[in-house]
Amino acid sequence: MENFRINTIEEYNQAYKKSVEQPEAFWGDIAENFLWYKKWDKVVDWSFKDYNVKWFDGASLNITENCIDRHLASKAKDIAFIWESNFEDKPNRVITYQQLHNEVCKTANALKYLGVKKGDRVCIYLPMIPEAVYSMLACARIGAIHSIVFAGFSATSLSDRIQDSDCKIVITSDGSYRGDKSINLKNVVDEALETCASVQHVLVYEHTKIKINFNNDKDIWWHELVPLQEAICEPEKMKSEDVLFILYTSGSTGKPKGVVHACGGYMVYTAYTFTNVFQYNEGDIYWCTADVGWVTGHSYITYGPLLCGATSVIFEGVPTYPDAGRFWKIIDKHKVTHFYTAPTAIRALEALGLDFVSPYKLNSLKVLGSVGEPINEEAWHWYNKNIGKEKCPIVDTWWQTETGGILISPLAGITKLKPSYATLPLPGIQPILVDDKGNEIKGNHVEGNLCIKYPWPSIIRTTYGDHERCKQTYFSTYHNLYFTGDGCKRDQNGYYRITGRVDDVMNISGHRIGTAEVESAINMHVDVVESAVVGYPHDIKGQGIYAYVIAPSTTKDHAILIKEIIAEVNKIIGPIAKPDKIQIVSGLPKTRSGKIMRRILRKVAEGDVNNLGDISTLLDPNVVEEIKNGRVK
Ligand code: 7RM
Repeated sequence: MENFRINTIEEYNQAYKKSVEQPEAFWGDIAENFLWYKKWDKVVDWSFKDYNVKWFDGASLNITENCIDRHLASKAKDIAFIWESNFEDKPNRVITYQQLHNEVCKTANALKYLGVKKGDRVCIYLPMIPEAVYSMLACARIGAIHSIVFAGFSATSLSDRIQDSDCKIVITSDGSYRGDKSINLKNVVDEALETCASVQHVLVYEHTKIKINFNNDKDIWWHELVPLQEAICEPEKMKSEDVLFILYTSGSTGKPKGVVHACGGYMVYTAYTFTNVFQYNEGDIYWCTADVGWVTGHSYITYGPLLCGATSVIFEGVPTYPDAGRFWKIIDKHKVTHFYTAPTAIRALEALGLDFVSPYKLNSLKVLGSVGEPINEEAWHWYNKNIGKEKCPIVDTWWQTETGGILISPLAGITKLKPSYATLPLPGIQPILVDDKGNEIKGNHVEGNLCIKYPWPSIIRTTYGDHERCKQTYFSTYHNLYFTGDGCKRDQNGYYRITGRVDDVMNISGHRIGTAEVESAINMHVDVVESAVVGYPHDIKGQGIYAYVIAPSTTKDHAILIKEIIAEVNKIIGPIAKPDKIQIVSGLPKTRSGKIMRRILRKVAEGDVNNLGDISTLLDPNVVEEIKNGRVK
């Protein structure tokens, strides 16, 4: 691994230069550090015009052999994962690399027994327990494609995702814990499966021992199948471009799309970025607080750290249970050196006060990380001072589900930091800012739409079952560029600061949610005729959800209607998409051609009612007055 470790800013500059001038030589050298059954014929082959990209084409590999088997000679007894339960008095589970190997092989053999073959899709709907990681790796071991659905999504969302990729198996548990709440996950799966004909079996891990419905035709207990399997499973030889996983993510239109990642490039890029961004060293203890249901959990809980032979903490619970000191308590308990979390968690804990921080030493920490949304300066300083004790570099890592790995970030201890800046592109990443017409904005101290002009190994390959949608969404807005959907500043030193989405995608507590998705859920309510949803600045969540709803014929009290609408969104998407504010209106500000003027709705939601700009193109300016007067504060 150390063959691609960057140690100084000079080395970074050299690596960056080489990655731009000779990308194939650059990535080819890095890829030499992995186990391949067969090496590639060509490092990269690509076109952004008619989107198509291939990394390490002609090569074959298995990512789990790189994550597990190749470490066994030297690290069989080293710890891969320390699992910390939702309940602080419950014992930890400690999993060595050898145990991880055995569990993954058994799970892989269980999947084979259930008829899963290379290329089949397996849906994983599990809480944050080691079995979630075993399940992902078991799929990868046999060449099945995992599609993890965050266990906070509703039955409708789960069903949509299972159907979109025709999953053959669902892996779930009886229940899950989140703080003092216990949730019956199996019920959600049962409800989802009423509309999923493709699913042949449900593998159920017994976790909370909650009472569940058990359907003997379909359901199989994990403990009655997995432990009986052999602890050896030959890894399937995968082509570099074979699909590793699908992960659904929200966009500005329609239903969430299945982002597809491929085996070879994803492996090379997640390992390269994990090593260099975090500067992880042997003996360190790394903890990423994400859920495996999000891309951060895929790349920086499972694949990146394991590829580098790291020791990681996996945490089942929430930051505020039993109290708001839980994160800090876990850091002291396990002597965590690298801590990677989201700004929304930092802000929430900051708001609860330093009394929850001061009991803890936090002196094991070396590196702090941030991901998921822009980190505001205030939160950055609080994190730096009270958690890092002004001794730990903060890596503000910018990336996306579609990018597979971190694209813009400081290298811990190497890159000079600037609060709220993701700083510099990693080697191999060529950012470009463009104006709305697609003209390049050159020079420094500028702002524009963030695009990338050259592919990197873990770039999205397609959107599952709909390549056209992939081309449309990412490669058609600006000619010959990958468009991120983010706005971005570049300062006088060439440092990048991501300012947030420039499309109709919201970022609620680090969760990506499309306005269109929430609108369509609201519109499912019988009394609702139309709705428009916008994000607005929220102190803790980064953004909150503000919904304008037209329900002309309702006789219900508005307070009741609002409760019902919230319940509807909860049912159709899940609790993360619940509107914070709902305003019942008689009309929406529309242009003569019928387009909703979201700019006005955003301004009102922000409270900037005297600054609405030009409203002369509105069909009916009176609705603006009504909306302003009825604004929900
Ligand atoms: C990793 C992840 C992607 C969107 C992205 C941005 C925002 C993520 C940062 C950030 C500012 C950051 N994947 N975003 N990281 N904005 N600074 N460090 O979050 O697909 O779920 O979301 O998140 O808007 O486009 S994601």
